[in-house]
Amino acid sequence: MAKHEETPIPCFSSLEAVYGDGSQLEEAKLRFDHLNSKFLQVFGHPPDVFARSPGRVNLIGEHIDYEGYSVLPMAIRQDTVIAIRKNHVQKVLRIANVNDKYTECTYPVDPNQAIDLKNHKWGHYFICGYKGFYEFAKSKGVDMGDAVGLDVIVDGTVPTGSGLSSSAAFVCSATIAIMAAFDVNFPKKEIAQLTCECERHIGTQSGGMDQAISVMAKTGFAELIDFNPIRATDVQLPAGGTFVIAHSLAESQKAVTAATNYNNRVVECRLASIVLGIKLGMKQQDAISNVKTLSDVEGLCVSFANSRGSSDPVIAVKELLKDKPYTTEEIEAITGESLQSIFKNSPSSLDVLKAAKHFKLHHRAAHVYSEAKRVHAFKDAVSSDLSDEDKLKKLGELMNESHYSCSVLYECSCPELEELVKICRDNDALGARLTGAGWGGCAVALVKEATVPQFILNLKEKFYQSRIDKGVISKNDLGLYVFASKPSSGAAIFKF
Ligand code: NG1
Ligand code: MG
Repeated sequence: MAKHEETPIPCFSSLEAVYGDGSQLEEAKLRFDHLNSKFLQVFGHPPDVFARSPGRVNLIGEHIDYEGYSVLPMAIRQDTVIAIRKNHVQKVLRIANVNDKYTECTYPVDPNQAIDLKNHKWGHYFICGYKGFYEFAKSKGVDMGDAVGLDVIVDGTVPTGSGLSSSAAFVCSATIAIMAAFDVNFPKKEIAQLTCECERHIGTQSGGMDQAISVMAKTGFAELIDFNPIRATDVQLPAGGTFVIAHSLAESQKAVTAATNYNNRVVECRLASIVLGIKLGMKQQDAISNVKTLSDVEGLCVSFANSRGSSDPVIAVKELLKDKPYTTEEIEAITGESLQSIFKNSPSSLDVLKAAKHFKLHHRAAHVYSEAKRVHAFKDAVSSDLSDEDKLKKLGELMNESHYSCSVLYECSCPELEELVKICRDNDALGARLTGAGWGGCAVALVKEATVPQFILNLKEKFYQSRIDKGVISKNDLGLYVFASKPSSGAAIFKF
């Protein structure tokens, strides 16, 4: 039997295969019916085909995918569904949304069009998938002929700016919907790679976690995702524990804040790895040309640590990178080349340089190496012969350590997330941490299954009630902001 990741995206003729047979199925039926009638209303004909791809919650392994390290997310039930149909008459891409908050976007059919990053629009995520699909089809030698128009309606239930990867759910379902409209399909791992690359058209230098889990998830399992090449290994979580997702209500607009937040950290990690490489004996030019991520110099760091009687790369970070932030001049004195020149081929990195006053190399590298270890400790604990109860305790501890590292070393938390994580722990979570990129968005807490309803009630009272009183959210929407989540299934195509 072909491995899961080698198989193409499954195509179903009914909703049950993805949405089960309970209340989720009823909701899904209403949603698809609504999409269908909205499509008719907007475009005057029904869609040909639908695609869906889920959001995810990352259980552990934050901000290390782009450094080449494995991460451990699971898909959530919230997803983006896209209805699509080729239009041979009107040669334009018309992208509408069931939610009126998102007004219809139109784009030309040219797959080589540039995305206007200075003028962010929700439809840009669809164009990421569109460009990615054409780039990939071309690389595979598929003849796409003349471009045709596309009629599209999007329905997303993953809360945006929440660290649950609404962006990847959108980009993946867009890419898969376009594939389905053109009647082509590819192995999941190739789609995971292509969607990871094409989401970068939005201007963030993302790793591949979100797209990989969205495409490759399986019901009932979290996945250990490895990169280069992308691979997914099933992780069966211990019985008796439930992950509760809770929104801090601070929205993190990653595409808009990339230069100071997300891409800033990617650049800091690159600089940390170049400086480490040079300090560990590489020639300046070699390090600049060949060292892209901290995983590239891990071997050198470990050899250094060995000479100190340890195998922990963080030892090298502690001895070789100063604790205080580096100025541009200090780094250039080490690299022998200007930062402008090192990053000359990456416009989004140049934006980072423009915005940055200094670079915290020590802290960022210490986070990445220690977080990478925690991911494996998490996976090892799951497959150990500990009792389920002890396993859950260990997972909780690792989640707490991960949060500390994100908050103190990586500085990607925010006051609302700190408050929420503390409330989770004070209310008997086995562990709690921010999830996703941070700077807002959600926390994930590991909670004993039997206490989930009480735990959620406590969060409502201690975190959300004051925000309801102030009108930040409405009481009726609470279920959208705090909910228990089980590992859900990955992307799918529906043709009825
Ligand atoms: P969010 O912001 O949660 O979608 C982002 C990146 C991931 C990963 C996490 C941090 C994208 C599409 N996703 O996730 O690749 O780096 O931050 O662990 O940029
Ligand atoms: Mg995202």
